[in-house]
Amino acid sequence: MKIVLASSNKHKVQEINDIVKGSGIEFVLPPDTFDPEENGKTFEENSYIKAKAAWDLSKTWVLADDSGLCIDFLNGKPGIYSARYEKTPELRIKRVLSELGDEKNRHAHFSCSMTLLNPKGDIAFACEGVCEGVITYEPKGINGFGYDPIFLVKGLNKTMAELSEGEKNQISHRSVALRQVLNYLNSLG
Ligand code: ITT
Repeated sequence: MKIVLASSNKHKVQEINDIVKGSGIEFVLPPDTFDPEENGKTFEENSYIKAKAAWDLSKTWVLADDSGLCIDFLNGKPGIYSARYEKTPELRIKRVLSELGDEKNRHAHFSCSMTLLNPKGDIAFACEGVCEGVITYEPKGINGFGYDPIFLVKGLNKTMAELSEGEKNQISHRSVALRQVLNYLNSLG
């Protein structure tokens, strides 16, 4: 079964296809014209906006992922602005570290909101996945993408960027959400 993944983030698409490997499901990118304005106020709203934009272009099964990093001390920021916090991933990390400074409360979580639309364009399933951790004082590790080098995963003494692809895919917010989507799709038979 092919499902359009409403995204233009190549790392995300690769991670998602790695997670579903062997399930018979393959995620494919929407046409190049896919460029929705993510003007929702929550991950959930933006997830639906992306899903609907990809459905308008494809009229088939569509899954959207809207995700981001929420830091307690920054009142949930960068949150829905995670991808737009600064121009490059390096600058975004720099900004987060400088906003936290020496603050001791570095608790944070990654959140991922997924919306699955059926070929009629209706919401078939929606869910959220969360991964808890703390923000480090400096970047560590080279794997993954985005804020992975400064996110120390709860219960593991490693940043997300020090985990292998397989390890990240066991515990990430994206894999927690995606497993719920897979369960739903399997329940359809
Ligand atoms: P699409 O909207 O095209 O899917 P995007 O990168 O803009 O791609 P989002 O709007 O969902 O995706 O923003 C997610 C941002 O949150 C992403 O660019 C990273 O900065 C951060 N993020 C999300 N998941 C992450 C992860 O697993 N590891 C590190 N950073 C992540």
